[in-house]
Amino acid sequence: MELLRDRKNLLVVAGLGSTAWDITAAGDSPLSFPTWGAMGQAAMMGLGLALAQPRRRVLVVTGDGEMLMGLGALATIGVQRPANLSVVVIDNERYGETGMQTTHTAHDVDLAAVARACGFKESKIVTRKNQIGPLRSLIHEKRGPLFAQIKVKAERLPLVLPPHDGVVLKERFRAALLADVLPEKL
Ligand SMILES: Cc1ncc(C[n+]2csc(CCOP(=O)(O)OP(=O)(O)O)c2C)c(N)n1
Repeated sequence: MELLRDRKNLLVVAGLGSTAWDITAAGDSPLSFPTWGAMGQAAMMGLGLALAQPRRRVLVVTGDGEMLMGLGALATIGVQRPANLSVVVIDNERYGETGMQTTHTAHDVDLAAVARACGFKESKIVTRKNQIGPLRSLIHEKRGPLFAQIKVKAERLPLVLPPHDGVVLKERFRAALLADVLPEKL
């Protein structure tokens, strides 16, 4: 996953399903927090982390179905406006995990426009591979909150599963975060 290349000490929260497998396929890290089953929670977890750790950058990577289930999170992020939070939706226009049923984004619901209307500083739709590099730079350098919706093909890829135990995931994330040296500036 190009988006996570050389991620430094970026904190990464993933939604359930494909995005949890994707961030693991990119190289598992204790600074990754993939969610198992908790649909609709990823952006709010990212917001909590961003507010609690204002000198660290936080990236939420989630699916369109997961984001749609917790749409109110975008409004709350728009009100809180944490400069250190990015939300990236990997949009296959499907509930892939449960049988590829179409989601609202297959019917012209525009998540990037919703995020913009909620007050995200920057919000974009990404449709080409060569836009991922610049997006990665924004995640590391720009003051947010930033929202991006990456349109992808609906396909089933081999699964690379993270550890399955929620307590293990929480404890290793917490330990790594607290042991990590704070960056000098955001
Ligand atoms: C509250 C709740 N409802 C339904 C589910 C079942 N469920 C698990 S994954 C998933 C689809 C997720 O879709 P999306 O976020 O678009 O990710 P994709 O699988 O397409 O990558 C659903 C409906 C769940 N885990 N929790």
